[in-house]
Amino acid sequence: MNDEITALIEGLSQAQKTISPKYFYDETGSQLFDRITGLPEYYLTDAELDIMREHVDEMAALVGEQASLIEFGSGSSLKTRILLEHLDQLAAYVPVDISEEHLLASAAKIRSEFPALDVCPVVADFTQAFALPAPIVTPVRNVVYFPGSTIGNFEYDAAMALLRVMHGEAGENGALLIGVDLQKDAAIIDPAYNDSAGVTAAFNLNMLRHLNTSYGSNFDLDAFEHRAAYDSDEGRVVIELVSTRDQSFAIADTHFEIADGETILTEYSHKYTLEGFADMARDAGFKVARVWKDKNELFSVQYCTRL
Ligand code: SAH
Ligand code: AVI
Repeated sequence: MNDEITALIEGLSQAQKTISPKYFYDETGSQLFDRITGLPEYYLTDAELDIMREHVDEMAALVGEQASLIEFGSGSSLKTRILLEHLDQLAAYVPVDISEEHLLASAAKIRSEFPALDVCPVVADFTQAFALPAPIVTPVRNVVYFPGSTIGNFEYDAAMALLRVMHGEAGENGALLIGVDLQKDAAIIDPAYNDSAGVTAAFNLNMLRHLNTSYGSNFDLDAFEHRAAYDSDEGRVVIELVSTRDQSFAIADTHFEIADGETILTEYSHKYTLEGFADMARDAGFKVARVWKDKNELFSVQYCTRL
């Protein structure tokens, strides 16, 4: 049995059945996520794009010339384009993503839009060890870019492990530019994860379809429902699939029972205070050197240097 299947079975064997959010992202999942970013309720993307547009000159100056821009979880590289338009002296752009087809198509588009740029896509699960390619031009520094508040999809220990990997990738004179969603009223957060068009529900359920197609499971997609709610005590959205009846399912010949109303936890989306994120960054070896917020103070982009 391969490691991925072992980990899936382990997660589904816990008292709280759990599947890693990385299984959202096959080609359909990546497309559904792109639709989420365009939803009126999903304030994160508009807020982050506003910050990028307003402060891109300062960000570009901080990145500097001949840097390698390494993006974790690049998806469609939507926000990156704003940076790339202001960084004509980059040594390389290295988008890293688990969603292979989507990453390679996005990288090809970036190449055609920025023909002078050395684009080096890496298909990898960034929670596991992976190698970075050597760009044609040796960069003077590495800047890790991690937009979208994807850091929020990791619990503290895993977020810390990921920040430490980024700290290592940044190297001695490198930096981290990261999108961080902020704690706010549930009245704003809840609709972002329960949109009226049902795209987030489709995104959540697509995880089961992806597992059925590529990992040999037999989930009945009609017997699960999307649920998402902000837990203000924990500062995170809890995203689940709720079983709508007593049923069983299997993955790689391992059988599971799930009761009517029982849930599979598919994702957390942590929201931070500025102090909370600064503490976490410091514990991973970063100092928050600059914070930009949108006018409604919903979201932040933060530039972190190594301590
Ligand atoms: N950065 C983009 C996309 C965010 S969605 C934006 O801000 O809009 C999260 C992205 O991270 C997806 O493209 C997904 O495929 C990727 N991703 C999630 N978990 C991953 C993992 N473990 N390893 C590599 N990529 C991952
Ligand atoms: C990628 N990540 C930051 C998204 C989020 O908001 O936590 C994933 C997502 N899940 C449901 N909607 C969007």
